[in-house]
Amino acid sequence: MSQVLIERIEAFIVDLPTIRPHKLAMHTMQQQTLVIVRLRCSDSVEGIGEGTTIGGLAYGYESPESIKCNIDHHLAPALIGMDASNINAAMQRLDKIAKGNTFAKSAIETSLLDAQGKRLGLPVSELLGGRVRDSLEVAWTLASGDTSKDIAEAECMLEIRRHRIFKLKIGANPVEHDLKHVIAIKKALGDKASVRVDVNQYWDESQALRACQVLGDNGIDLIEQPISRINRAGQVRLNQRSPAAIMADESIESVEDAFSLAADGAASVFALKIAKNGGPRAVLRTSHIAEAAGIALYGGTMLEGTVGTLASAHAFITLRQLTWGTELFGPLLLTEEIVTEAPVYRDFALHVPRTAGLGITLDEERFARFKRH
Ligand code: MUC
Ligand code: MG
Repeated sequence: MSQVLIERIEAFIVDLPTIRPHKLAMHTMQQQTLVIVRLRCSDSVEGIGEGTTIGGLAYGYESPESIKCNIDHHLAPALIGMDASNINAAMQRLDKIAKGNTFAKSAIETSLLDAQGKRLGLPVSELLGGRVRDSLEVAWTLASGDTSKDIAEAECMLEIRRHRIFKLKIGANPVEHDLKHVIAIKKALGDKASVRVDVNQYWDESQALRACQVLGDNGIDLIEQPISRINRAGQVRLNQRSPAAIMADESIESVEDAFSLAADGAASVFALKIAKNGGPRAVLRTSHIAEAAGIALYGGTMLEGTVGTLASAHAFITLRQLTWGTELFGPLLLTEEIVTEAPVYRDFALHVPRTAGLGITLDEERFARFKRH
């Protein structure tokens, strides 16, 4: 087979409406903005990727606009003319010419994997060494900001067998108010559901020490990023004292962060996110660090649409054990789809396609409609 070259890489910003406002400590989402990458190869195969964040620059250092700009001006030009089948060489080149920018790199790595999978007739999971399951349990985030609305939403999800794990976004309100909210939801749902919280770094250590104790005593099983990623010593102390497991999310902005967290003993669970590590292959390096250190795994999301969600899923289904399941529900938060086949959620799980690449095709009409001009 003659060499297949990367001919063109384009990034597009796509704005999609959400089913309801989604309240996080740092930002209330009224819509979601995706960055979609289209990678064109000399054999006419196209790979699709996604690099999506939350709330512009409120969550991380990359915004949709900076992801697109850095792809257009730095990452894409560095790859044009390279071998489209050699993903190691392409990603090493990006790491050489660009520091950080893991969201943008993740979109490109995904598009290379999708193209290679389509070329070889293999699902991305098989390019990553092979899947060990076909589906992943998916949590739902209750984030309407209203306790009774959240309880009603959870009851409905249990009834239709879509979710039985619920993550509550807290941290923006006074701690006592948040604790009451969480405990009321856990009481209402009882043993029918796992209830967890994500504080998105909003507590200080003095607040977190007590709050983690109260939450653990009231049946909350997982506490995500309670304090700032900067306070590493505090994270270590909390991880030792909290009766509920402590998960690192914002603390992991790279594979190297994962290594130093593991070395310090700063979390007992890692949230795996392709965007924070630089792609589906990069996130597996973080999972290997966790496995070697005895740290449990959770399949995280940046609330990507279907492209990013399935890219994550193809990586996560290769893992031996995901003790805490996943939260790959991003497409369910959106009212519109830009691919021709919506992802399948059934019996509390996302079912991952066995077709070539990511298993998706862009719906050109819808893509054109929601693409920012
Ligand atoms: C985060 O911080 O984990 C994941 C689910 C959700 O509702 O927000 C995200 C971001
Ligand atoms: Mg989080």
